[in-house]
Amino acid sequence: MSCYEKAREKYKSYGVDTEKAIAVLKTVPISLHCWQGDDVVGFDGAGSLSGGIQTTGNYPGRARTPEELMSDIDKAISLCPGTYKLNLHACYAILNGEQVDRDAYSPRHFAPWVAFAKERNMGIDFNPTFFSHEMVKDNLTLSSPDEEVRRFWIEHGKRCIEISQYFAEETGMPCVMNIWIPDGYKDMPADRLGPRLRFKEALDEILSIPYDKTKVFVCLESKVFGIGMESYTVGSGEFCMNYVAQNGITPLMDNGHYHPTEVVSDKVSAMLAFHKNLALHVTRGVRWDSDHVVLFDDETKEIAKEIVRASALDRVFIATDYFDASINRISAWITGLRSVQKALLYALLEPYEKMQKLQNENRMTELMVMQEELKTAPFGDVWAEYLAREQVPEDYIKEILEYEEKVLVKRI
Ligand code: RNT
Ligand code: ZN
Repeated sequence: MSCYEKAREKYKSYGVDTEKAIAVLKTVPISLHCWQGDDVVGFDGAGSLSGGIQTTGNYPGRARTPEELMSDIDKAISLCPGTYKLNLHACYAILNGEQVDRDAYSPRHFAPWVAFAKERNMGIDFNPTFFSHEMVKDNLTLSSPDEEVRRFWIEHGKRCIEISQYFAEETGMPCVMNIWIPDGYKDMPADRLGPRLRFKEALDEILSIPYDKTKVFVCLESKVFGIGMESYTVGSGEFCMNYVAQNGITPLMDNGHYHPTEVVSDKVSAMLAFHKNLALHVTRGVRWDSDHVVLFDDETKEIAKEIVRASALDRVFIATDYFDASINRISAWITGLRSVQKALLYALLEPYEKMQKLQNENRMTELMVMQEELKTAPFGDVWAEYLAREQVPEDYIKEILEYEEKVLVKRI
């Protein structure tokens, strides 16, 4: 018997079908964030990153052009099992020297990305970029008291909905469009309500343009604080949760955006009780919203379990969101994407109905014992089988280091 066959028997003894788990896993799309490849810089001349987020490190090989980024994404997905969507930010527009600003971007500025995605049978998700731009005034965009600033960003939001619909129509797959604004104050504001009311009105205006709600899922991402905006964040948890509920759009939770003892895994079911869809940014905050590479750690596993236990794999839009410039960027992608997949597989290998029954019969002793036993079940053998069937190597570091030597180090 092979290791996998033994593992299959072991899981069968728990009442779990490993074949079914593998079959489900490979169809779950994970939205791959393009911005890990170039430290969230983009191609529209933004220059340096603003918005209270930060990439640290200067490992060689940052992608400097669309071609480099595309080639790096290809390398990453060639070493990842499963299904992917491409997650773009508006600042990745390919302008070819055209003098056009973000309030006037149009589908043509993203045509090469559509061609890239179509060739790989990937859907595209999208994000307006409300940072790294001179129209961010005093750390404010959609909530700015300056009418001109607000107008610029409202137009940007509208253009992004149009572009999202173009992505959905071209790829034949829905586009998840996420709005996140960095707006906030470093120190105590006097008026906390004003900026929130302006943000609310601006969102209403953006969403007032007609779009096909079966093709474009507009999300709103909340945040607790940003660097340089420690005292007040306009798009706080409560603001965003209320806005999405009242306006029928999709909440987006980034697990780096909460107080350190709060966990998104516990929030998933609470949100699913009220929303048809939920979008996630899977990241790893170390001490703050540091956007470290996602690992196969406890919280990632718990998030995956909550999605699977709720039978919500088709309701939850899973995206990665982190940026580490201190290690090989392609390896950072692969480790994170594989970690999300591992967590989902781990979750799919739970005898959930049995566990739910134990809970409902208040057999908590047995439930604890079962949960502990599962931790040492032969998960690794099922993972290895999945990789083999998807024809990707278990150990990818050799290929990464080769690519680093042949391609990345030459970019200096
Ligand atoms: C910032 C948010 C946001 C960004 C990306 C680049 O804290 O997490 O999602 O990381 O849009
Ligand atoms: Zn995020």
